[in-house]
Amino acid sequence: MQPFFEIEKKTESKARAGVISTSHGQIQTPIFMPVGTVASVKTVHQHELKEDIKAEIILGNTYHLYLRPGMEVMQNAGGLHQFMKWDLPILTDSGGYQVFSLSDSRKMTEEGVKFKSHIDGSFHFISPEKSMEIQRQIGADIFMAFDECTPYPCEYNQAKTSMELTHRWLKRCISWCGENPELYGHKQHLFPIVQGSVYSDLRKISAEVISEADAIGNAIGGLSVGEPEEEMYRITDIVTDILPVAKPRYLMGVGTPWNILESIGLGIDMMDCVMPTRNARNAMLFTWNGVMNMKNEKWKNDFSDLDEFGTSFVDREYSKAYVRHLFIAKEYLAKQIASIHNLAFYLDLVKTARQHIVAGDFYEWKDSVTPALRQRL
Ligand code: PRF
Repeated sequence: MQPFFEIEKKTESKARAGVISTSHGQIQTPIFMPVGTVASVKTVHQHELKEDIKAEIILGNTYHLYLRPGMEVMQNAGGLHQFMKWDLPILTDSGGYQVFSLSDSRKMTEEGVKFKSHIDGSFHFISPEKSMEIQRQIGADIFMAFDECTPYPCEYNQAKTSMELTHRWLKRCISWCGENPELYGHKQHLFPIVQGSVYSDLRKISAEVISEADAIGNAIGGLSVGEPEEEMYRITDIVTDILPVAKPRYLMGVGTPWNILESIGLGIDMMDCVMPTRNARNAMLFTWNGVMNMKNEKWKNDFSDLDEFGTSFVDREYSKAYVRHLFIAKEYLAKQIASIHNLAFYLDLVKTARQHIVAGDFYEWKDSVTPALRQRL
């Protein structure tokens, strides 16, 4: 049997190229994972996602799928893969983070979180055990421990108390998984999450506790929540120095194209973010030349390709002037074309990064392309 994670190429520094093997196929790392919160990557068909964008794994969300369509439908469908007809790997987030950012009100105790649905105001309770049960019913290939993500800024004592709660919740997640077999006949793997805000000593403790749990892969949470970029890189560096080298590392909710390259340089293997799809719907396109605002007057009569270096069919098929027109006219197609472009770009970004890791010149390459990526066009 194939190991869950194999490192194909390590650089002298921390970046590495690897392969994750799941029951739904392999993932070449470093990888970017498009976010499909409610069983849909917003505006993008599964067919385009697989064939054009070349996504290798997507994300689903416990909180959203539990509220709608609910676990009865999910189980009757035979799990999320069957329900949405996506036969490649799926990772689900555990719900805690979404409860904190979305529900109208919530109350946290040692036991779990009581919250009010953002959809219909109904009351619910999610505990570590409940989160595990929901993620088992969804049938994700990789699922996340139930954690608390601290806001930024966060007082030291609050960050410490919260981190300790996340560690206690992890124990309960692991016990629950040990007692409950998978539902749909394919393997499901639990990733624990390092917390500890921007405090070096807390992050070190958390990375050690998480490493000792000896899970198949590990995640870093609590970053990209409003702290300066340098703080995010500093903490990521501290944590990846401690997390086991032989296991994949997932940096949650990151980020811009330059954040992605910097994180890969710090030893991160997996990332997800709503940015390529959310910003696409607001007319922001990421390219190798910089960030384009498609509503800008300057594209009005620019009939050149949407993106001359883009890998998606939309980049060659449509002009900048046409996509600008669609945004100004508020056509749905504008959001669709922009989302396909951005996701294809993010996947091309990590694929190219991987090629440079394998070729041995990743850091020189990263430093040479980063200034252009950050430009405003
Ligand atoms: N925890 C979980 N999901 C997350 C985060 C976290 O800290 C973040 C932080 N950027 C994004 N998604 N469970």
